[in-house]
This record gives sequence, C-alpha cells and structure tokens, in this order.
Amino acid sequence: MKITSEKVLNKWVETTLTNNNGMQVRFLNFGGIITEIIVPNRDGVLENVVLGYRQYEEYEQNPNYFGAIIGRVAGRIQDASFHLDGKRYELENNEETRHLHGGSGGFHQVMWETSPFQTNNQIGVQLSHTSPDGEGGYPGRVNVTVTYTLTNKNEFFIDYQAISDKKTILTLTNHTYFNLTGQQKETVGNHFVNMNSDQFIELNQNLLPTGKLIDVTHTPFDFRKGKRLIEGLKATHPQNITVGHGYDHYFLFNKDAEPSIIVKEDTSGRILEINTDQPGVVMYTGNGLDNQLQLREGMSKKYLGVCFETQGPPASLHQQGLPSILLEANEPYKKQTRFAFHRY
Ligand code: FUC
Repeated sequence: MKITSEKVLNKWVETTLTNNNGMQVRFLNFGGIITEIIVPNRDGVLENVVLGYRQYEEYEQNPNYFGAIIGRVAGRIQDASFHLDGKRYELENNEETRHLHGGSGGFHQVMWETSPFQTNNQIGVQLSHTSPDGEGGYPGRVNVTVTYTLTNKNEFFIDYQAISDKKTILTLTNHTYFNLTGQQKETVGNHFVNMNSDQFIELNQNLLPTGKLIDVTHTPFDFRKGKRLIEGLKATHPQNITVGHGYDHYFLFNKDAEPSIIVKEDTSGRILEINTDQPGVVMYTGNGLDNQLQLREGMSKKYLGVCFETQGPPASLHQQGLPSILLEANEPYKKQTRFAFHRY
C-alpha cells in the first residue's frame, strides 16, 4: 500500500491512496474533493468510477459539488434560517431564498490540513479544519476531522468527527458522483440499486422537504427488492418529475436492519456496497448535470453519475418527527460511511 502526493495548480495538494489490489482513491486538500476512484471491473481492468473535472481550475467553483466534503449542513435549509433555543439564526441564501450545502464558503471550499497515516492493512489521510464561531451564520466554533481510509479489501471509509463549543447544527457528507461502468461509458440508468428504506421525504417545487413521509410501496422509490434507476428517471410519479425527472430525495433507512445500499452494474460486474450509521441518504441522480462540462473521461450529461449523500435530514429543523441534526456543546459528532467495492 502506498500514499503519494503531488502539487497541482501550484496551490493544492493531490493525494493518492493505492492498495495492494491497485485500487486508488485520489483527492485534493481543497474541499477534500475526491477526484478519482479507480477499481477493478470483473475482468480486473482498473477504471475510474467517479465524476470529476479534466481541468482542475474548475474545482474552484464546482457548482455541482463533485467529490467534495459538504458542511456544516448538507442539503437545503428553508428560508436560510432556523431557531435554536428560541434564537433565530440567519444563514446565507445561496440558492434563491434557501441555504444549500453549507453556503458559498462551506466545507467544499476549505483548504483542509492533511495528515497521512499507515498501518498494516490500511492507509489514509486525516483532513482537519476549524470553523470559527458564527462562520456562515452557524453558531459554535467547530473542530472537524474527516478521515479517508483505504483498505486492502477494496473498502473506502469516510469517518466524520467534530466537536463544537456551543450547541449547533451539523450534518456532514460527501458529494461524490459514482458511475460504476468505469470511465463514464453510459449514464447510471442501468445501475441496479437495493436500498433498505420504507419511506422518503416529500419535496415541494423548490426541492424543499414538506415534512411528509411517503411510503415507497408501489412507487418508483421502492428499492427494497432492487430496481434500475431508469425506472425513476422515466417515471411519471410527481415526485420524480418535481426534481427534474429522477431522484433527489432523502430516504430514511429502516431501523430493523443494517442500513445499507447495494449498487450493481451489469456491464462492468462492479458492485458498490454502502454502509453507514447515518439515519438516511439523499440519492441524487445528476438531474442537474448539463452537457457543457469537460470531465476527466469526456463530456458530462444528465444522469451521468449518482450521489449517495449519507446524512441527517436538515428538514428536521422545520418539521417534526425526523432524525435530529442538533449537536450539543462538547458532544462528540462521530459518523461513518463505508464504500466497499466488489465484483461479480
Ligand atoms: C444535490 C442535490 C441538489 C443539488 C446539488 C448539486 O445534493 O440535492 O439538488 O443539485 O446536489
């Protein structure tokens, strides 16, 4: 196993983690942006399974949040404001009247401090950052560490740890777009997804959660026995249409079983298994990707990647009955998501 790094654009450092099977995870200290994940297909051919820019300058803006760490709060916050213990906090309205993905100076824009580590069977890097009290409108000085770890079992772990000196709100995620075909050969329409979720949160026309939980039974949102994504991309269900024909929804994991997602791609024989201790996931099928972006493997297009943004629901700030994203002063925040690659 080895860790290498090189300077890019004279301002960022790109680190590559390589395991004994040739699997690689590559990322920048800027935004913690994962630029490439290279994994074998069923024949052992190593190919990239995530979307990223060809020209690294474009990561500076990165309006699609390719590969980035998202915080302090991933997702949308209605009216860019919330109440905590009777006090109203105003955040940046960086998407019309809404707050999205931590605002324009969110964790996707941070130059993270990096510190590599290596043990017998794993290698990785800790990315650390301190967000000052009041930054972006959020209360509390928050120390954050996100750890990227690669094992020899082709597992990639993202561990999120944080602590705040004041009561605050926090839910972190990563915004990698996966495409298991390798080198983005086709859209993710034929990706076959299994997800342990009975319910998802309804969205309104502005992609804001209404707070209503919809039962997935007999809808394109029922992934309990597995389904190709294309079913939702082509569906006439109003919830698929609302988000630009596809998925951009928060799925709540069932509590009775290990929360997990399994994604299979037939042409490559790749399987991605995702496990997390988060209560749910936003599955976003790249409905907003346009044809204009020059990506590493070619031009972008709608549905070219799918994100599994494991996180708590920011909808809980305004709606009852959802898992909370509150963090008490000095309460350790500790979450993990595991992305394991297999083949069949
Ligand atoms: C996802 C979505 C949003 C947005 C962004 C780029 O997290 O929830 O709708 O398009 O990514």
